[in-house]
Amino acid sequence: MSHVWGYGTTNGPDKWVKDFPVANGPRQSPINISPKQAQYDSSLRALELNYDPFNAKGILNNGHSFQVDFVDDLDSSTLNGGPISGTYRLRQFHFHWGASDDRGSEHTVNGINFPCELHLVHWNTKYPSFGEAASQPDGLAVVGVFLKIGAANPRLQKVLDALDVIKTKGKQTTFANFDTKTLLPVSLDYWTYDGSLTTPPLLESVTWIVLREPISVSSAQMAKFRSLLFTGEGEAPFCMEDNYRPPQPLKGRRVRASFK
Ligand code: SG7
Ligand code: ZN
Repeated sequence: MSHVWGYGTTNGPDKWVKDFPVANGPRQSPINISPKQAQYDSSLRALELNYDPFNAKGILNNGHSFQVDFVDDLDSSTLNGGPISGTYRLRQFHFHWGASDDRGSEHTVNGINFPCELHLVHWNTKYPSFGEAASQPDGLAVVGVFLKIGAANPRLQKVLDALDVIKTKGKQTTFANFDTKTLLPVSLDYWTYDGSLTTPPLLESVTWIVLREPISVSSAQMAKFRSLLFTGEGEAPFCMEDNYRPPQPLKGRRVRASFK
């Protein structure tokens, strides 16, 4: 590999296929969601999210995004129901965002971009670990939540306040006692489809659950996301922004809706 993957002109999403041929695979993510084409499926159950605030462990700038990590050695923060069978455990959450408020989400709805998208990553406990689940067709379930410009969101503030200490790639700090459930919108109506990780290695192991209702974020809060750097300490600084993959071909997949 001449360079590692990223979101720049030389190593961005259209270049990923070179090192990760599955980039052109049958179930890649994200996608554009056309609500009129999505089929209401009455067999889809309600999402059951049970998150224990004491499972939050740390926050890390991974050089592509930042993620809040959770202790996942017990069934204490779990996802059940919805389109999945069995129990999935929360591993981490992270965000994707734009350089300006007119873009940044990975999924789009009727071609509309949101400024930011939250991903709550869970793994299927029928496998022994996150690492092993990540390559299985039913290994992961990611809940996607759109952020929409509006009132400042007080529930995001604890996360945003932690960003000053993890400005550069590789930096991490403890992040404890956080109730992830407070980041979710009122309605848990969702669209679901079979897809992939949206970053290399782009593994086709994700059941996507994209919530219909966005949560709010202010423009000033969005600016705080962009204060992070893709680069490590001592390197020429490069703002972390536009860290999203654009929509990929549907290739005959069906998007189902939990609501009419
Ligand atoms: C973010 O998105 C990271 C990744 C994550 C990736 O860049 O938070 O997490 C790590 C551990 O690097 O990759 C395997 C994984 O969770 C892709 O996740 S996503 O498909 O939900 N966007
Ligand atoms: Zn993501």
